[in-house]
Amino acid sequence: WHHNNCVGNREAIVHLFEWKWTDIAKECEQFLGPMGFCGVQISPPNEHAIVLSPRRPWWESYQPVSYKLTSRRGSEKEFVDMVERCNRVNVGIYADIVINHMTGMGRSGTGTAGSPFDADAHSFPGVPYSFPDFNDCSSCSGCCCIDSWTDFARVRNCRLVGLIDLNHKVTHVQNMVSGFMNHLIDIGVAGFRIDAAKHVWPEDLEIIFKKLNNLNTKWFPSGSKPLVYMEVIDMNQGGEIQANSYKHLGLVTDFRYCVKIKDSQRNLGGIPYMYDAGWGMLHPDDAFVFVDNHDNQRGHGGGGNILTYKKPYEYKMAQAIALGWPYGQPRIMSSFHFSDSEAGPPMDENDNTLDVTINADGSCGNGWVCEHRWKPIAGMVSFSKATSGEQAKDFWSEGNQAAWRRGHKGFVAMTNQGGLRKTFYTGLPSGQYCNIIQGCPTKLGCEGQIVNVDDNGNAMIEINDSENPILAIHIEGKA
Ligand code: AAO
Repeated sequence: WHHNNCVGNREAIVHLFEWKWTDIAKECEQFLGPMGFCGVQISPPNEHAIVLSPRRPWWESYQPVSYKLTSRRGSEKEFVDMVERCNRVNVGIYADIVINHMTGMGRSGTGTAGSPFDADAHSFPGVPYSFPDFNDCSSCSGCCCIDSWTDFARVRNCRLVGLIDLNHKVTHVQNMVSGFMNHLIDIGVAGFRIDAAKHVWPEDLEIIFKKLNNLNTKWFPSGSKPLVYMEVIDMNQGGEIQANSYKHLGLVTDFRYCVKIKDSQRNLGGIPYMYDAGWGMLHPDDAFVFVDNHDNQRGHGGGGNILTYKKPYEYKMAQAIALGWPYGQPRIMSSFHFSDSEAGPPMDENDNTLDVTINADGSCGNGWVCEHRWKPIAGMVSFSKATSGEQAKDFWSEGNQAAWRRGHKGFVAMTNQGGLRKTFYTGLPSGQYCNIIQGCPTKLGCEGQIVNVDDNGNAMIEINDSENPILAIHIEGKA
Protein backbone atom coordinates (compact mmCIF):
# COMPACT_ATOMS: atom_id res chain seq x y z
CA TRP A 1 0.00 0.00 0.00
CA HIS A 2 3.09 2.22 -0.19
CA HIS A 3 3.54 2.34 -3.96
CA ASN A 4 2.20 5.45 -5.68
CA ASN A 5 1.11 3.69 -8.90
CA CYS A 6 2.18 6.67 -11.00
CA VAL A 7 2.64 5.92 -14.69
CA GLY A 8 6.28 6.14 -15.79
CA ASN A 9 8.26 8.72 -13.85
CA ARG A 10 5.28 10.91 -12.99
CA GLU A 11 5.33 12.03 -9.35
CA ALA A 12 3.05 14.93 -8.44
CA ILE A 13 -0.50 14.46 -7.21
CA VAL A 14 -2.75 17.54 -7.31
CA HIS A 15 -5.70 17.97 -4.95
CA LEU A 16 -8.48 19.44 -7.07
CA PHE A 17 -10.40 20.42 -3.97
CA GLU A 18 -14.18 20.40 -4.50
CA TRP A 19 -13.91 20.15 -8.30
CA LYS A 20 -16.77 18.44 -10.14
CA TRP A 21 -16.02 15.15 -11.91
CA THR A 22 -16.81 16.66 -15.30
CA ASP A 23 -14.22 19.40 -14.78
CA ILE A 24 -11.59 16.94 -13.54
CA ALA A 25 -12.04 14.74 -16.62
CA LYS A 26 -11.40 17.76 -18.86
CA GLU A 27 -8.44 18.91 -16.79
CA CYS A 28 -6.81 15.48 -17.06
CA GLU A 29 -7.09 15.58 -20.83
CA GLN A 30 -6.21 19.19 -21.42
CA PHE A 31 -3.57 19.86 -18.79
CA LEU A 32 -2.61 17.21 -16.23
CA GLY A 33 -1.85 14.41 -18.68
CA PRO A 34 0.29 16.49 -21.05
CA MET A 35 2.08 18.30 -18.18
CA GLY A 36 3.20 15.09 -16.51
CA PHE A 37 1.06 14.96 -13.36
CA CYS A 38 0.81 11.54 -11.74
CA GLY A 39 -2.68 11.93 -10.37
CA VAL A 40 -5.53 13.84 -8.81
CA GLN A 41 -6.75 13.67 -5.23
CA ILE A 42 -10.49 14.13 -5.48
CA SER A 43 -12.83 15.33 -2.74
CA PRO A 44 -14.93 12.55 -1.15
CA PRO A 45 -16.94 10.75 -3.85
CA ASN A 46 -19.70 9.26 -1.71
CA GLU A 47 -23.05 10.48 -0.43
CA HIS A 48 -22.81 13.10 2.30
CA ALA A 49 -25.00 15.41 4.37
CA ILE A 50 -26.38 18.64 2.92
CA VAL A 51 -25.63 21.43 5.38
CA LEU A 52 -27.73 24.56 5.07
CA SER A 53 -26.35 26.54 7.98
CA PRO A 54 -23.80 27.82 7.18
CA ARG A 55 -24.87 27.59 3.56
CA ARG A 56 -23.28 24.55 1.93
CA PRO A 57 -19.85 24.71 3.62
CA TRP A 58 -17.02 22.70 2.04
CA TRP A 59 -16.91 20.48 5.12
CA GLU A 60 -20.33 18.90 4.53
CA SER A 61 -18.45 16.41 2.32
CA TYR A 62 -16.78 15.05 5.47
CA GLN A 63 -20.12 13.89 6.90
CA PRO A 64 -20.93 10.63 5.09
CA VAL A 65 -24.50 9.35 4.77
CA SER A 66 -23.77 6.27 2.63
CA TYR A 67 -21.19 4.88 0.23
CA LYS A 68 -23.34 5.53 -2.85
CA LEU A 69 -21.33 7.47 -5.39
CA THR A 70 -23.51 10.55 -5.72
CA SER A 71 -22.08 13.66 -4.12
CA ARG A 72 -22.03 17.38 -4.60
CA ARG A 73 -19.36 16.77 -7.24
CA GLY A 74 -21.32 14.48 -9.50
CA SER A 75 -23.06 11.17 -10.12
CA GLU A 76 -21.60 7.67 -10.31
CA LYS A 77 -21.86 7.80 -14.11
CA GLU A 78 -19.82 11.01 -14.17
CA PHE A 79 -17.38 9.50 -11.69
CA VAL A 80 -16.78 6.44 -13.87
CA ASP A 81 -16.34 8.64 -16.94
CA MET A 82 -13.77 10.79 -15.08
CA VAL A 83 -11.75 7.79 -13.88
CA GLU A 84 -11.65 6.31 -17.39
CA ARG A 85 -10.74 9.56 -19.12
CA CYS A 86 -8.01 10.40 -16.61
CA ASN A 87 -6.51 6.91 -16.68
CA ARG A 88 -6.48 7.05 -20.47
CA VAL A 89 -4.10 10.04 -20.32
CA ASN A 90 -1.97 8.42 -17.56
CA VAL A 91 -3.44 10.39 -14.67
CA GLY A 92 -4.55 8.32 -11.68
CA ILE A 93 -7.46 9.12 -9.37
CA TYR A 94 -6.81 9.07 -5.60
CA ALA A 95 -10.04 9.18 -3.64
CA ASP A 96 -10.32 10.98 -0.32
CA ILE A 97 -12.43 8.60 1.75
CA VAL A 98 -14.12 9.28 5.06
CA ILE A 99 -14.41 5.99 6.92
CA ASN A 100 -13.87 6.96 10.54
CA HIS A 101 -17.36 8.32 11.11
CA MET A 102 -20.73 9.27 9.67
CA THR A 103 -22.47 12.64 10.16
CA GLY A 104 -22.42 14.88 13.20
CA MET A 105 -24.90 14.28 16.01
CA GLY A 106 -28.15 16.21 15.70
CA ARG A 107 -28.27 15.83 11.92
CA SER A 108 -31.00 13.99 10.05
CA GLY A 109 -32.74 14.19 6.70
CA THR A 110 -31.64 13.12 3.26
CA GLY A 111 -28.14 12.93 1.81
CA THR A 112 -26.86 13.90 -1.63
CA ALA A 113 -27.93 10.54 -3.12
CA GLY A 114 -31.39 10.69 -1.55
CA SER A 115 -30.75 8.27 1.34
CA PRO A 116 -32.54 9.04 4.59
CA PHE A 117 -30.49 9.20 7.80
CA ASP A 118 -30.83 10.09 11.45
CA ALA A 119 -27.58 10.49 13.35
CA ASP A 120 -29.08 10.57 16.83
CA ALA A 121 -30.79 7.22 16.12
CA HIS A 122 -27.53 5.94 14.55
CA SER A 123 -29.57 5.09 11.48
CA PHE A 124 -27.92 5.10 8.04
CA PRO A 125 -30.03 2.67 5.95
CA GLY A 126 -28.18 3.67 2.77
CA VAL A 127 -25.14 1.64 3.90
CA PRO A 128 -26.79 0.14 6.06
CA TYR A 129 -25.40 1.06 9.50
CA SER A 130 -27.29 0.92 12.76
CA PHE A 131 -26.60 1.21 16.47
CA PRO A 132 -24.24 -1.80 16.91
CA ASP A 133 -21.90 -0.47 14.21
CA PHE A 134 -20.86 2.54 16.28
CA ASN A 135 -18.57 2.90 19.26
CA ASP A 136 -20.20 2.86 22.62
CA CYS A 137 -18.99 6.17 23.89
CA SER A 138 -20.17 5.85 27.46
CA SER A 139 -16.59 6.31 28.65
CA CYS A 140 -16.27 9.56 26.70
CA SER A 141 -17.32 12.82 28.22
CA GLY A 142 -20.08 15.29 27.40
CA CYS A 143 -21.22 14.95 23.78
CA CYS A 144 -19.03 11.85 23.60
CA CYS A 145 -16.53 14.08 21.86
CA ILE A 146 -12.77 13.58 21.91
CA ASP A 147 -11.58 15.64 24.84
CA SER A 148 -8.02 14.35 25.12
CA TRP A 149 -5.34 13.99 22.45
CA THR A 150 -3.12 11.89 24.69
CA ASP A 151 -5.61 9.20 25.70
CA PHE A 152 -5.38 7.02 22.59
CA ALA A 153 -8.60 5.14 23.32
CA ARG A 154 -10.52 8.40 23.47
CA VAL A 155 -8.94 9.69 20.27
CA ARG A 156 -10.07 6.50 18.53
CA ASN A 157 -13.36 5.63 20.17
CA CYS A 158 -14.91 8.99 20.98
CA ARG A 159 -16.42 11.41 18.48
CA LEU A 160 -14.16 13.73 16.48
CA VAL A 161 -15.94 17.12 16.71
CA GLY A 162 -19.21 15.27 17.42
CA LEU A 163 -19.13 13.04 14.30
CA ILE A 164 -20.61 9.69 15.25
CA ASP A 165 -17.82 7.21 15.39
CA LEU A 166 -17.81 3.86 13.61
CA ASN A 167 -16.46 0.81 15.41
CA HIS A 168 -14.02 -0.80 12.98
CA LYS A 169 -13.75 -3.90 15.13
CA VAL A 170 -17.25 -4.86 13.94
CA THR A 171 -17.02 -7.24 10.96
CA HIS A 172 -20.00 -5.61 9.25
CA VAL A 173 -18.23 -2.20 9.37
CA GLN A 174 -15.03 -3.74 7.99
CA ASN A 175 -17.01 -5.29 5.16
CA MET A 176 -18.95 -2.13 4.32
CA VAL A 177 -15.78 -0.02 4.24
CA SER A 178 -13.73 -2.52 2.23
CA GLY A 179 -16.73 -3.01 -0.08
CA PHE A 180 -16.84 0.74 -0.71
CA MET A 181 -13.10 0.82 -1.38
CA ASN A 182 -13.30 -2.21 -3.68
CA HIS A 183 -16.11 -0.59 -5.64
CA LEU A 184 -13.79 2.38 -6.28
CA ILE A 185 -10.85 0.08 -7.07
CA ASP A 186 -12.91 -1.87 -9.59
CA ILE A 187 -13.94 1.36 -11.30
CA GLY A 188 -10.23 2.13 -11.66
CA VAL A 189 -8.93 4.40 -8.89
CA ALA A 190 -5.20 4.22 -8.09
CA GLY A 191 -5.35 4.82 -4.35
CA PHE A 192 -6.86 6.48 -1.34
CA ARG A 193 -6.39 9.28 1.17
CA ILE A 194 -7.71 7.91 4.46
CA ASP A 195 -9.35 10.81 6.24
CA ALA A 196 -8.87 10.95 10.02
CA ALA A 197 -6.82 7.72 10.02
CA LYS A 198 -5.44 8.74 13.41
CA HIS A 199 -8.92 8.11 14.81
CA VAL A 200 -9.01 4.49 13.65
CA TRP A 201 -6.93 1.77 15.36
CA PRO A 202 -4.06 0.78 13.03
CA GLU A 203 -4.83 -2.91 13.49
CA ASP A 204 -8.40 -2.34 12.30
CA LEU A 205 -7.19 -0.46 9.24
CA GLU A 206 -4.92 -3.38 8.47
CA ILE A 207 -7.83 -5.83 8.55
CA ILE A 208 -9.72 -3.59 6.12
CA PHE A 209 -6.78 -3.05 3.76
CA LYS A 210 -6.16 -6.80 3.63
CA LYS A 211 -9.64 -7.22 2.15
CA LEU A 212 -8.85 -4.91 -0.77
CA ASN A 213 -8.76 -6.07 -4.37
CA ASN A 214 -5.78 -5.49 -6.59
CA LEU A 215 -6.09 -2.58 -8.97
CA ASN A 216 -8.09 -2.86 -12.17
CA THR A 217 -5.84 -4.50 -14.78
CA LYS A 218 -7.42 -2.43 -17.53
CA TRP A 219 -5.13 0.35 -16.31
CA PHE A 220 -2.57 -1.09 -13.89
CA PRO A 221 -0.05 -3.96 -14.03
CA SER A 222 -1.53 -7.14 -12.64
CA GLY A 223 -0.93 -7.56 -8.91
CA SER A 224 -0.82 -3.79 -8.21
CA LYS A 225 -2.11 -2.71 -4.83
CA PRO A 226 -3.76 0.64 -4.19
CA LEU A 227 -1.64 3.43 -2.72
CA VAL A 228 -2.89 4.31 0.73
CA TYR A 229 -1.92 7.57 2.43
CA MET A 230 -3.28 8.19 5.86
CA GLU A 231 -4.10 11.54 7.41
CA VAL A 232 -2.43 11.60 10.81
CA ILE A 233 -1.74 15.02 12.30
CA ASP A 234 1.37 14.71 14.45
CA MET A 235 3.03 17.96 15.42
CA ASN A 236 5.17 16.37 18.12
CA GLN A 237 2.90 17.48 20.94
CA GLY A 238 4.06 15.34 23.87
CA GLY A 239 2.19 12.07 24.38
CA GLU A 240 0.03 12.26 21.22
CA ILE A 241 -0.42 9.55 18.60
CA GLN A 242 2.57 9.41 16.29
CA ALA A 243 2.50 9.39 12.51
CA ASN A 244 5.17 6.70 12.69
CA SER A 245 2.70 4.23 14.18
CA TYR A 246 0.89 4.03 10.82
CA LYS A 247 3.83 3.83 8.42
CA HIS A 248 3.75 0.03 8.11
CA LEU A 249 0.34 0.38 6.45
CA GLY A 250 1.17 2.93 3.76
CA LEU A 251 2.36 6.51 3.42
CA VAL A 252 1.45 8.97 6.14
CA THR A 253 0.81 12.71 5.88
CA ASP A 254 3.65 14.77 7.32
CA PHE A 255 2.28 18.01 8.75
CA ARG A 256 5.67 18.97 10.13
CA TYR A 257 6.91 19.22 6.57
CA CYS A 258 4.55 22.20 6.13
CA VAL A 259 6.50 23.98 8.87
CA LYS A 260 9.87 22.87 7.51
CA ILE A 261 9.18 23.92 3.96
CA LYS A 262 8.08 27.34 5.13
CA ASP A 263 11.32 27.72 7.09
CA SER A 264 13.37 26.54 4.12
CA GLN A 265 11.71 29.06 1.84
CA ARG A 266 12.62 31.81 4.27
CA ASN A 267 16.17 30.53 4.64
CA LEU A 268 17.20 28.61 1.52
CA GLY A 269 20.36 27.27 3.13
CA GLY A 270 18.13 25.04 5.27
CA ILE A 271 16.74 23.01 2.36
CA PRO A 272 18.95 19.92 2.88
CA TYR A 273 18.01 19.82 6.56
CA MET A 274 14.24 19.56 6.24
CA TYR A 275 14.24 15.98 7.47
CA ASP A 276 14.86 16.11 11.18
CA ALA A 277 14.99 12.55 12.52
CA GLY A 278 15.72 13.80 16.01
CA TRP A 279 12.38 15.62 16.00
CA GLY A 280 10.66 12.30 15.25
CA MET A 281 9.56 13.23 11.75
CA LEU A 282 8.51 10.50 9.35
CA HIS A 283 11.36 9.30 7.17
CA PRO A 284 10.99 10.92 3.72
CA ASP A 285 10.30 7.49 2.18
CA ASP A 286 7.22 7.13 4.39
CA ALA A 287 6.06 10.72 4.11
CA PHE A 288 3.25 12.20 2.07
CA VAL A 289 4.17 15.88 1.84
CA PHE A 290 2.57 19.19 0.90
CA VAL A 291 3.09 22.92 1.41
CA ASP A 292 -0.51 23.32 2.62
CA ASN A 293 -3.70 21.26 2.62
CA HIS A 294 -7.41 22.05 2.50
CA ASP A 295 -7.60 22.24 6.31
CA ASN A 296 -4.52 24.14 7.33
CA GLN A 297 -4.82 26.67 4.50
CA ARG A 298 -7.98 27.90 6.24
CA GLY A 299 -7.07 27.38 9.89
CA HIS A 300 -8.86 24.01 10.33
CA GLY A 301 -7.06 20.97 11.76
CA GLY A 302 -4.79 23.17 13.85
CA GLY A 303 -3.72 25.21 10.79
CA GLY A 304 -2.27 28.69 10.61
CA ASN A 305 1.30 29.81 10.14
CA ILE A 306 1.78 27.98 6.86
CA LEU A 307 2.16 29.19 3.27
CA THR A 308 -0.86 29.34 0.96
CA TYR A 309 -1.80 30.82 -2.41
CA LYS A 310 -2.45 34.08 -0.58
CA LYS A 311 1.31 34.69 -0.47
CA PRO A 312 2.21 33.92 -4.09
CA TYR A 313 5.90 34.84 -3.99
CA GLU A 314 6.70 32.60 -1.05
CA TYR A 315 4.23 29.94 -2.14
CA LYS A 316 5.71 29.46 -5.60
CA MET A 317 9.20 29.19 -4.18
CA ALA A 318 8.08 26.69 -1.54
CA GLN A 319 6.41 24.57 -4.23
CA ALA A 320 9.59 24.76 -6.31
CA ILE A 321 11.51 23.38 -3.33
CA ALA A 322 8.88 20.70 -2.67
CA LEU A 323 9.01 19.51 -6.29
CA GLY A 324 12.72 20.13 -6.82
CA TRP A 325 14.20 18.64 -3.67
CA PRO A 326 13.59 14.87 -3.43
CA TYR A 327 11.48 14.25 -0.33
CA GLY A 328 8.47 11.96 0.05
CA GLN A 329 5.41 11.81 -2.15
CA PRO A 330 4.45 15.37 -3.08
CA ARG A 331 0.90 16.71 -3.34
CA ILE A 332 0.00 20.14 -4.70
CA MET A 333 -3.01 22.01 -3.36
CA SER A 334 -5.42 23.52 -5.90
CA SER A 335 -7.89 25.80 -4.16
CA PHE A 336 -10.90 28.01 -4.63
CA HIS A 337 -10.63 31.63 -3.45
CA PHE A 338 -12.01 32.15 0.04
CA SER A 339 -12.17 34.75 2.75
CA ASP A 340 -14.63 32.87 4.97
CA SER A 341 -13.00 29.64 6.18
CA GLU A 342 -16.34 27.79 6.19
CA ALA A 343 -17.42 28.82 2.67
CA GLY A 344 -17.98 26.08 0.13
CA PRO A 345 -16.77 26.13 -3.47
CA PRO A 346 -17.94 28.82 -5.91
CA MET A 347 -21.65 28.14 -6.50
CA ASP A 348 -24.72 29.54 -8.23
CA GLU A 349 -27.98 30.64 -6.58
CA ASN A 350 -29.18 27.02 -6.56
CA ASP A 351 -26.03 25.88 -4.72
CA ASN A 352 -24.61 24.13 -7.78
CA THR A 353 -20.82 24.20 -7.91
CA LEU A 354 -19.61 26.47 -10.70
CA ASP A 355 -17.61 25.11 -13.62
CA VAL A 356 -13.88 25.69 -13.64
CA THR A 357 -13.37 28.04 -16.57
CA ILE A 358 -9.99 28.49 -18.26
CA ASN A 359 -8.87 31.97 -19.33
CA ALA A 360 -6.90 32.71 -22.49
CA ASP A 361 -3.65 32.90 -20.50
CA GLY A 362 -4.21 29.44 -19.01
CA SER A 363 -5.31 30.65 -15.57
CA CYS A 364 -8.69 29.73 -14.09
CA GLY A 365 -11.86 31.79 -13.66
CA ASN A 366 -15.14 31.54 -11.74
CA GLY A 367 -13.41 31.75 -8.36
CA TRP A 368 -10.96 28.86 -8.82
CA VAL A 369 -7.32 29.55 -7.93
CA CYS A 370 -5.69 26.64 -9.81
CA GLU A 371 -2.27 26.92 -8.20
CA HIS A 372 -1.31 23.84 -10.24
CA ARG A 373 -1.60 25.93 -13.41
CA TRP A 374 0.68 28.72 -12.17
CA LYS A 375 3.63 28.56 -14.57
CA PRO A 376 6.39 28.03 -11.98
CA ILE A 377 4.40 25.25 -10.28
CA ALA A 378 3.34 23.49 -13.49
CA GLY A 379 6.94 23.82 -14.73
CA MET A 380 8.25 22.20 -11.56
CA VAL A 381 5.81 19.32 -12.04
CA SER A 382 7.53 18.63 -15.36
CA PHE A 383 10.86 18.92 -13.49
CA SER A 384 9.76 16.34 -10.91
CA LYS A 385 8.89 13.91 -13.68
CA ALA A 386 12.14 14.47 -15.60
CA THR A 387 14.32 14.07 -12.51
CA SER A 388 12.38 11.35 -10.71
CA GLY A 389 14.64 8.98 -8.78
CA GLU A 390 17.73 11.20 -9.08
CA GLN A 391 19.41 12.33 -5.89
CA ALA A 392 20.16 15.94 -5.10
CA LYS A 393 23.86 16.68 -5.65
CA ASP A 394 26.25 19.61 -5.24
CA PHE A 395 23.96 21.65 -2.98
CA TRP A 396 25.27 25.21 -2.88
CA SER A 397 24.07 28.11 -0.81
CA GLU A 398 25.39 31.53 0.05
CA GLY A 399 23.46 34.20 1.86
CA ASN A 400 19.85 33.49 0.98
CA GLN A 401 20.53 31.85 -2.38
CA ALA A 402 20.68 28.17 -3.25
CA ALA A 403 21.24 25.76 -6.13
CA TRP A 404 21.52 22.02 -6.67
CA ARG A 405 21.38 19.48 -9.43
CA ARG A 406 19.47 16.24 -9.72
CA GLY A 407 22.01 13.77 -11.05
CA HIS A 408 22.37 14.41 -14.75
CA LYS A 409 18.68 15.16 -15.30
CA GLY A 410 18.00 18.62 -13.91
CA PHE A 411 19.32 21.73 -12.18
CA VAL A 412 17.58 24.32 -10.04
CA ALA A 413 18.60 27.64 -8.48
CA MET A 414 16.73 30.29 -6.52
CA THR A 415 17.39 33.51 -4.67
CA ASN A 416 15.68 35.39 -1.90
CA GLN A 417 18.23 38.11 -2.03
CA GLY A 418 18.34 40.14 -5.25
CA GLY A 419 19.64 38.73 -8.50
CA LEU A 420 21.96 35.79 -9.05
CA ARG A 421 24.72 35.55 -11.66
CA LYS A 422 27.14 32.68 -11.33
CA THR A 423 28.53 29.74 -13.27
CA PHE A 424 27.44 26.32 -12.04
CA TYR A 425 28.08 22.73 -13.00
CA THR A 426 24.57 21.55 -13.95
CA GLY A 427 25.32 17.90 -14.70
CA LEU A 428 23.28 18.19 -17.91
CA PRO A 429 24.48 17.29 -21.40
CA SER A 430 25.48 20.31 -23.46
CA GLY A 431 22.64 22.13 -25.18
CA GLN A 432 20.07 24.86 -24.82
CA TYR A 433 17.42 24.49 -22.13
CA CYS A 434 14.27 26.45 -21.25
CA ASN A 435 13.87 27.89 -17.78
CA ILE A 436 10.65 25.99 -17.12
CA ILE A 437 9.73 28.41 -14.32
CA GLN A 438 8.83 30.91 -17.02
CA GLY A 439 6.98 28.42 -19.20
CA CYS A 440 7.37 25.04 -20.76
CA PRO A 441 9.01 24.54 -24.15
CA THR A 442 6.62 25.03 -27.07
CA LYS A 443 6.95 24.19 -30.75
CA LEU A 444 8.20 27.75 -31.18
CA GLY A 445 10.89 27.35 -28.52
CA CYS A 446 11.12 28.59 -24.94
CA GLU A 447 8.47 30.89 -23.55
CA GLY A 448 11.13 32.54 -21.43
CA GLN A 449 14.80 32.51 -20.62
CA ILE A 450 17.20 30.12 -22.41
CA VAL A 451 20.14 28.54 -20.57
CA ASN A 452 23.23 27.36 -22.47
CA VAL A 453 24.98 24.34 -21.01
CA ASP A 454 28.50 23.86 -22.39
CA ASP A 455 30.37 20.65 -23.17
CA ASN A 456 31.54 20.35 -19.59
CA GLY A 457 28.02 20.65 -18.21
CA ASN A 458 28.60 24.19 -16.95
CA ALA A 459 26.22 27.09 -17.48
CA MET A 460 26.02 30.75 -16.59
CA ILE A 461 22.95 30.97 -14.37
CA GLU A 462 21.26 34.36 -14.26
CA ILE A 463 18.16 35.19 -12.24
CA ASN A 464 16.73 38.69 -12.61
CA ASP A 465 13.01 38.02 -12.24
CA SER A 466 12.05 39.54 -8.89
CA GLU A 467 8.55 38.04 -8.99
CA ASN A 468 9.73 34.45 -9.59
CA PRO A 469 13.43 34.41 -8.65
CA ILE A 470 13.83 30.75 -9.56
CA LEU A 471 15.49 28.94 -12.46
CA ALA A 472 14.99 25.29 -13.32
CA ILE A 473 16.13 23.32 -16.33
CA HIS A 474 15.77 19.64 -17.10
CA ILE A 475 16.58 16.99 -19.63
CA GLU A 476 13.06 16.92 -21.11
CA GLY A 477 12.94 20.70 -21.48
CA LYS A 478 15.37 21.50 -24.27
CA ALA A 479 14.88 24.75 -26.15
C1 AAO B 1 -18.07 20.33 11.31
C2 AAO B 1 -18.15 21.60 12.14
C3 AAO B 1 -18.05 21.26 13.61
C4 AAO B 1 -19.12 20.25 14.00
C5 AAO B 1 -18.97 19.02 13.13
C6 AAO B 1 -20.04 17.97 13.39
O1 AAO B 1 -17.10 22.48 11.75
O2 AAO B 1 -18.23 22.47 14.35
O3 AAO B 1 -18.95 19.88 15.36
O4 AAO B 1 -19.05 19.41 11.76
O5 AAO B 1 -21.31 18.44 13.01
C7 AAO B 1 -13.88 18.91 8.43
C8 AAO B 1 -13.84 20.26 9.14
C9 AAO B 1 -14.62 20.22 10.45
C10 AAO B 1 -16.03 19.71 10.20
C11 AAO B 1 -15.88 18.29 9.65
C12 AAO B 1 -17.22 17.59 9.40
O6 AAO B 1 -12.49 20.60 9.39
O7 AAO B 1 -14.69 21.55 10.94
O8 AAO B 1 -16.78 19.72 11.41
O9 AAO B 1 -15.20 18.38 8.38
O10 AAO B 1 -18.03 18.31 8.56
C13 AAO B 1 -8.32 16.66 13.83
C14 AAO B 1 -8.26 15.28 13.16
C15 AAO B 1 -8.09 15.36 11.67
C16 AAO B 1 -9.08 16.33 11.04
C17 AAO B 1 -8.92 17.68 11.72
C18 AAO B 1 -9.91 18.70 11.17
O11 AAO B 1 -7.23 14.51 13.75
O12 AAO B 1 -8.31 14.08 11.15
O13 AAO B 1 -9.17 17.53 13.13
N1 AAO B 1 -8.93 16.42 9.58
C19 AAO B 1 -9.81 15.65 8.67
C20 AAO B 1 -10.16 16.42 7.41
C21 AAO B 1 -11.10 17.56 7.76
C22 AAO B 1 -12.41 17.00 8.28
C23 AAO B 1 -12.25 15.78 9.09
C24 AAO B 1 -11.05 15.16 9.29
C25 AAO B 1 -13.47 15.10 9.55
O14 AAO B 1 -9.02 16.80 6.73
O15 AAO B 1 -11.34 18.40 6.64
O16 AAO B 1 -13.05 17.99 9.11
O17 AAO B 1 -13.86 14.23 8.49
C26 AAO B 1 -4.72 18.62 17.17
C27 AAO B 1 -4.75 17.15 16.89
C28 AAO B 1 -5.23 16.83 15.50
C29 AAO B 1 -6.57 17.51 15.26
C30 AAO B 1 -6.43 19.02 15.49
C31 AAO B 1 -7.80 19.66 15.32
O18 AAO B 1 -3.57 19.14 16.49
O19 AAO B 1 -3.46 16.60 17.09
O20 AAO B 1 -5.39 15.44 15.37
O21 AAO B 1 -7.02 17.25 13.92
O22 AAO B 1 -5.94 19.27 16.79
O23 AAO B 1 -7.73 20.98 15.56
C32 AAO B 1 -1.10 22.52 16.98
C33 AAO B 1 -2.15 22.28 18.05
C34 AAO B 1 -2.69 20.86 18.06
C35 AAO B 1 -3.16 20.51 16.69
C36 AAO B 1 -2.03 20.74 15.71
C37 AAO B 1 -2.48 20.40 14.33
O24 AAO B 1 0.09 21.88 17.24
O25 AAO B 1 -1.58 22.55 19.31
O26 AAO B 1 -3.82 20.80 18.92
O27 AAO B 1 -1.56 22.08 15.76
O28 AAO B 1 -1.72 20.94 13.37
